Amino acid sequence: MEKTMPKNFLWGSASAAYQIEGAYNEDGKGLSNWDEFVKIPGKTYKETTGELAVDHYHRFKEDVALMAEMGLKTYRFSIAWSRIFPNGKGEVNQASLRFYEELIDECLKNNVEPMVTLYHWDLPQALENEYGGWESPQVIDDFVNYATYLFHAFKGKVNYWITVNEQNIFTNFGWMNGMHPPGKHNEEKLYYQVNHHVFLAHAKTVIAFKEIIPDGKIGASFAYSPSYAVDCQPVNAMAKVDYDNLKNYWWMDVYAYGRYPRNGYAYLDKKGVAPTVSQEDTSVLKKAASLIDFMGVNYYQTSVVEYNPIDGVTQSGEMNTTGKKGSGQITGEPGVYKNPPNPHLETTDWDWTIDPSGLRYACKEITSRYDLPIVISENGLGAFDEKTSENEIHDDYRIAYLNAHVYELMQAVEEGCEVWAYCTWSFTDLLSWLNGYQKRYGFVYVDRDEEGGSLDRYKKDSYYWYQEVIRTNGATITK
Ligand code: BGP
Repeated sequence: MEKTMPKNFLWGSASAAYQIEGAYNEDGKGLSNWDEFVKIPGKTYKETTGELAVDHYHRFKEDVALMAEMGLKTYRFSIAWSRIFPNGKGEVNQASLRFYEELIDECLKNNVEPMVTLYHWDLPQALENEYGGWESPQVIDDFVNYATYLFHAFKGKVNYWITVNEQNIFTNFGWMNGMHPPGKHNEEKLYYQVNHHVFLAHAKTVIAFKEIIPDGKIGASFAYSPSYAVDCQPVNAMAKVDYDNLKNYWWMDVYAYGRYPRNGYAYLDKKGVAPTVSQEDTSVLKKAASLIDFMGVNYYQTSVVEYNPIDGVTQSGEMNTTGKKGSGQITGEPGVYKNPPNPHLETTDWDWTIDPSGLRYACKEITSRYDLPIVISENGLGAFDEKTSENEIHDDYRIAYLNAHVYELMQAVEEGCEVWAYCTWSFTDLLSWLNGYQKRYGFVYVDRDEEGGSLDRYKKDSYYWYQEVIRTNGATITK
């Protein structure tokens, strides 16, 4: 018998406001931290911005029609906080609320289940200016206020909610390697304190959500790169445990258990950078942990862990944002771990390891450690695509990538994991934060590059492929 996914499985695709919407200053929207950050020379590939992005704000009906034609079951997108509350709080901007209402209605009309991310990295600049954004605990109440406003507004229409997207990435890039706003370097203590504020914002939001939409589903999306020890030398096995405590469980344990991993906390405490955690914080975190419905996972790659001597590599190393293979550098925590490349696996042009079975591994780890249902909120291949003179895009490499990942996901389900959804990144091509428009992820090609373009949409080969996967509920997936 052919294998399929369970009935009602949510075959989906995802996006984020800043990466697709454009209309950065329309209909009363306030500026976000990203609107400001991209203006700093050298921060993004060829100085690209999301000011126009792929103009989804004005073309969402066309985009949702393409989703409907494909048969997409769920569409994960984010709401821009600075559209709803241009100042981060205070008066609501009704015009922007209408935009999301229309988008949600359009999805529902077309049988596409909306899955809303509350925070996909774009913070109202007003809050950054007023109190340093996530650096201040003041942000917690403002976030909860924003979130609860949306819960009331979309109650009965939106059942799936994601509080924060990749907290581990935006805080690391914002306070450790300076590549995202606010662009700070090696502010380690602040980095952990900022994370603590995000955890509390997430947790209080989850608690409020369950009061407003008791039967809705909520969780956070974590960028999970499961780790493999480089070999069986005990020193490397120990480095893997330490790595997981600091880089993976540090987030997932808080979402699922409401507490930090004890070993990781002890290490950071000794280093003088552990966050301050009150009794009250712990009870909030624990309460939220008992209420979350799923673990959201953005899966792109696995990592390798090796012991890193005290004079070894540090957290700062060049990242490949150009698509020139091999230009990324090894990073790590001196005296603890480093992440060398995996010689057994291929990489993308941006040096991201391609490891389909890592997705199964991730699901099994989450299932055994947390016993939670899983929503794959992102997975996909960033690649250079070419549109032929017949307006076709033959992205067989993307089909191969996605097929192999879905195959492994189906194996994970067979092995006992409860997986509710699989969202590819992304539906249309969009802005890749630091890598411009040339790093494409979509099923739908958007005619634009770093300079501009017609913004016309074209279906790639992968579009038709996913349409069949959805139609057959996975039966067309091959080994
Ligand atoms: C995740 C983000 C997405 C998206 C994706 C691809 O980290 O949640 O927003 O950008 O990665 O990353 P990139 O655009 O850097 O290739």
